[in-house]
Amino acid sequence: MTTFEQIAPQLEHQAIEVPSWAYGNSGTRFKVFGSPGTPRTVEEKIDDAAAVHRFTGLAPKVALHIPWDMVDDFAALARYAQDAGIEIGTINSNTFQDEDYKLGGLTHHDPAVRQKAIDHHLQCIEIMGATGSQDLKIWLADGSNYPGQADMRARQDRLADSLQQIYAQLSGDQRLVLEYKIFEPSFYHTDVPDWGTALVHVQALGERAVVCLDTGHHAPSTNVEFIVTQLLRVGKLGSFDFNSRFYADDDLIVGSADPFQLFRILFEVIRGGGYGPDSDVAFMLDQCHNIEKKIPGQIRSVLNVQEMTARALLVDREALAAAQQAGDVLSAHQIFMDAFYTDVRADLAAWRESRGLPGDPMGAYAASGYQEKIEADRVGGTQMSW
Ligand code: LRH
Ligand code: MN
Repeated sequence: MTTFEQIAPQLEHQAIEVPSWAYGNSGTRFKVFGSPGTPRTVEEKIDDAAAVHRFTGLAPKVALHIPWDMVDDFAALARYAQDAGIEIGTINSNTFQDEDYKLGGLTHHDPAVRQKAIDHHLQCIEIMGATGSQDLKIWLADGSNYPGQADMRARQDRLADSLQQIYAQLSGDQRLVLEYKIFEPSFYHTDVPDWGTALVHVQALGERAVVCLDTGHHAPSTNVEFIVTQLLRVGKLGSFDFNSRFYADDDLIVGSADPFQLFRILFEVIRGGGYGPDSDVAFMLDQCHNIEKKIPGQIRSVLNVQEMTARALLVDREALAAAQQAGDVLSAHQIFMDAFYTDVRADLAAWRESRGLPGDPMGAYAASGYQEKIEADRVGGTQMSW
C-alpha cells in the first residue's frame, strides 16, 4: 500500500484556479440571494480569492469573466492581484447575455451578429495580453429549442469559421479552451454539446486549441472519467471546471455530491499524465454559492480537490497493474477502493502545518475575523452578481 509520506511531495505544486464569479451573488431563475460582505468591485473579488489562497496555499490564480469583471485598466488589475499574492488566470468570454445573441453568437446566421461575437473574443485576447493570462475559455449557450428551428449543419460550419478567426489572433503560449455542455439554456440542440464536438473543433483549429471538461455538463450517469482518459490520450484535455451536481448543471461544491466520481476522475488524470509540474491541464473551479458563505465555500472546494488528489495518488499502481494483468477483477477493484477509503485528512492537516499553513483552513478562516471584517466594511455600493 502506498503511504501518504510517499505521495505528499506530489501535492506540493497543486494549483487550483478559483472563479471570480463564485464570490458574487448567484442563484437560480427563482432567486438570487444577497449576502453580507459580497464584493462590490472586481478588486474585492480578488481580495476574497487571495484570502482563499492565504488559508490553503492551493489557489494562486483567479479566473475572470468578461464583461462581468470589466475594468478600465487590466494591467493595473493584474498588479493589484499580484500585490494580493495571486495572479489573474483564465479569461472567460460571454456571448450568452447580450440581446443580439438570442439565436446565437459565433453560430448566428447574421454575419453582423457573428462579427460582434468574434470581436468580443478579440477583446478578451487583448485583455489576456494585459493580464498575462494564457487561456481564453469559450463556453457557448448557442443552440435551439425546437426541431426545425435551426440548420444545425450550417451552424457548425459557421462556428468552425468563427473559431478559426479567433484562434488566428492568439499569440505566444496563449490557448483557446473550448467548453462543451449537453444542454441549458438551449433545450433541443446545443452547438457544442459534448466532448466529441469540442474535440472535432479544437483538432481542426490546431495545437493551441484544447477542451475544457466541466464536470456538471454531462448527461446523468455519463462515465466522465472515461472522457478524461480519452482527451488526455489525444493530448486535448486543457482544463477542468470542477463542481458537482445531483441532477443538472447544479454548480455545487466539487466533491460534495459525488466524492467517489471526483476520485475516479483524478485517478484517470494522474494515470493519464495530466497531473504534475509538467502537465498543462488547468484545474479550475466553476461554482456558485447560492446559499452558503462564498469564501468558506471556496476553501472547502479546493480542500476537496486536494483531498481526493491525495487519495488518488495513494492507489498502489504496481499492484493494480498486476491484478489487471492477471484478470483478477476483485483484487483490482479492492486495490482501487482501498485508496478511496483511506482517510487522509489528518495527514493532510499535519502536512499543511509542516508547510506553515493552517492544518484546518476552514477553522482558521472562521477564526480570522476576515468574514466579519468584510461584512462590516462592505456596506453601501452594489453587490456584484456573478
Ligand atoms: C456554463 C459555465 C461556463 C461559464 C459559466 C459561468 O454553464 O459552466 O463555464 O462561463 O458556467
Ligand atoms: Mn463551466
